[in-house]
Amino acid sequence: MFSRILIANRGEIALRIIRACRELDIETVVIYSEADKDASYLRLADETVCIGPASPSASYLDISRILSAAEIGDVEAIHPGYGFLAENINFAKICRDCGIKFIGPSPEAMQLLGDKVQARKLAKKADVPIVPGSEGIIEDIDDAVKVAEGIGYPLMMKAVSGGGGRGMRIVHNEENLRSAFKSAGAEAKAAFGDGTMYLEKFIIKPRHVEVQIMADEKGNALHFYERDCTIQRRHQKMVEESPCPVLDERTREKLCEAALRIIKKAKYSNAATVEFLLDKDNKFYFIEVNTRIQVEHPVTEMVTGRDLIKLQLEVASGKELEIEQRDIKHTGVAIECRINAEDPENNFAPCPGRIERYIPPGGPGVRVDSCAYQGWNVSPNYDSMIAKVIVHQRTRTEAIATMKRALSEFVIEPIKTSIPACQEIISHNLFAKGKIDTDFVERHL
Ligand code: MV4
Repeated sequence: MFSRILIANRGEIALRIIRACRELDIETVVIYSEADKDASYLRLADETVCIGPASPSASYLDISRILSAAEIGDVEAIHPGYGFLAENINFAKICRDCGIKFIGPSPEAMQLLGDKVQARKLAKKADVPIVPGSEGIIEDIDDAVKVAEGIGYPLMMKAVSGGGGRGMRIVHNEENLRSAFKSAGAEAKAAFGDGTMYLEKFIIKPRHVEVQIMADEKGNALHFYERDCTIQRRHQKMVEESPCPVLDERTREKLCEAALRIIKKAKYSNAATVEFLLDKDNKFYFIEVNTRIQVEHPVTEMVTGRDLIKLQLEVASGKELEIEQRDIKHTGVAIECRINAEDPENNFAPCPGRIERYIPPGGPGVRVDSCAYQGWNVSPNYDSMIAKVIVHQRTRTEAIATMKRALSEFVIEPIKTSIPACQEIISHNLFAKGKIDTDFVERHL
């Protein structure tokens, strides 16, 4: 196992990783920007290094500054958390060239799965259902029209290097297709440096279901069941839960096995999430793989009783996974609500500012992952997430009741947060029945 690592991230995930390291007796070097100098978790680090100003491009995204900190801090490995450099192939390569272990997959696996067209081809080879769509990339507009006629409208135009809903367009007809090919292509080029596009059949009102995977560097891979992340607004997840409330045991097993087949075909190691769309008939289609630990990983930790961050550290240090698939049990129901600093009266725009009063919930079945405290300043420079409230109970009905109770206890003043929006979702009768799809938030809130 490592004896000292660098945490190349901030906020609640930096704290989450510090906690895992302390339990494993690993020393931590934590970087921070000038905006984060008062962060609560810095006192828990063995060493802290200020790497630059508030702007992410001059601090948390600046590879040379991070590697300098790793050099000064004399670490063996870097945990990237999520966001920032977590899925940056170049960063993973440079770490390897510098003899520092990147706690995540190999750059080759990241490259393969980061290309959505290659990932689709891989899934097909692994005998995993994919959304009907173009064989490869769309070469030009004539090609797009031809492919579209073959699949039939409505369609989804997606960026090969995209993900999480960016560079994506629904197209209903040839006219849409022509404008989407131009505009989404330009958007993707600007955002990812790659404007190539592909086409998929548009799945109407699907659910978003994803499978948590952990793989070691010896070829062993395990699944930790699924999460349902259907409740989103503008591709930002708001509520996540496990298990998916509408999956039968047989489909669920098939889904998890399918996810494992993709991961094994990619010769993948470390944490991954394999995303699927679930249609009205409970048929699932692979869409993409996220090559990082995700925000919503605690949902899986609660229902499986496994510490995914510790597992990441173990497999990255070269250890073989000791547990077998049959050892991974799924108990009860977990739900997570993301609490963001946002203003519902201002189109849910980020609403940063100083927290004057902070009283987090607690009690039976409640976990709060947050680095917030009274006096903490929610910076406008970063993601507006303040806390994650995770509940775990034997049944979904009890989990919903515990979440309602937890959210009602939570005091964050005076900044506006997504607590009321989460309360509305959690209290909705359609949510209670599990009758939700990707349009739920837009239609009912
Ligand atoms: C889709 C889709 C319908 N058909 N692909 C959104 C995020 C990205 N990971 C994939 N997304 C979608 N891809 C096809 N072929 C609908 C969505 C989608 C969505 C999916 C899950 C949860 C919320 C969503 C909101 C809008 C669109």
